[in-house]
Amino acid sequence: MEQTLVLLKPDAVQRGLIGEIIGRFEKVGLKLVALKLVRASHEEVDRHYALTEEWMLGVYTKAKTKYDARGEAFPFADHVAYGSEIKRGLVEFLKSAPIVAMVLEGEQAVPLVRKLVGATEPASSAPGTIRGDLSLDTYALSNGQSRPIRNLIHASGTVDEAKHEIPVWFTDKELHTYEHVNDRVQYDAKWFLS
Ligand code: IDP
Ligand code: MG
Repeated sequence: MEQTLVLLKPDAVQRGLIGEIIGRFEKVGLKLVALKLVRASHEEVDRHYALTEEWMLGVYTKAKTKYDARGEAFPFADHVAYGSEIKRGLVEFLKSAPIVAMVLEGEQAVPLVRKLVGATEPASSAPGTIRGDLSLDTYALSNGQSRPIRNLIHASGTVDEAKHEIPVWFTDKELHTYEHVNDRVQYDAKWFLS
């Protein structure tokens, strides 16, 4: 079954939203297979956000698209410089206070969690999503203050990203295999048919 990594960033922990956010994942039927409160090291956050060409281009393009849509000039020309700067801020932010790390498992868990989390910019995230309902930050505000967007949560973007991220935060022993009632109610073909 697919697994995905979620981090509740310092803003989620400080705002008392741990229970609310985990509750949304439980209610949709995902299985928690690992969970902990962590004071992250520089090395952990550095490994977590791999500075790949794809990631830097993604960060750059999403931000530029928002500026373009508002008719504002995007003051950065280089995705490598921009991506590196965003990562530097994220590393400082995620190290600055305790965060919550978890692994969730279920049918197409990676896109399902991304759907529940919503778009990167809280102000553009749809109502009903975690970021859309519980946060309000913008590219304009965060970039104006030279800091990462405060969007409460990280969730793996792809299965490959999840495979890279999960071992950064959890050992094999910390990833639990256990039976959950949803294994029957949501996934067992024979449930209630006998
Ligand atoms: P995601 O968290 O929705 O997957 P990514 O593009 O992977 O978004 O970016 C990682 C994180 O970096 C975001 O969640 C956000 O906190 C921060 N971030 C991304 N782009 C910007 C930006 O242009 N300005 C400030 N912070 C940014
Ligand atoms: Mg991402």
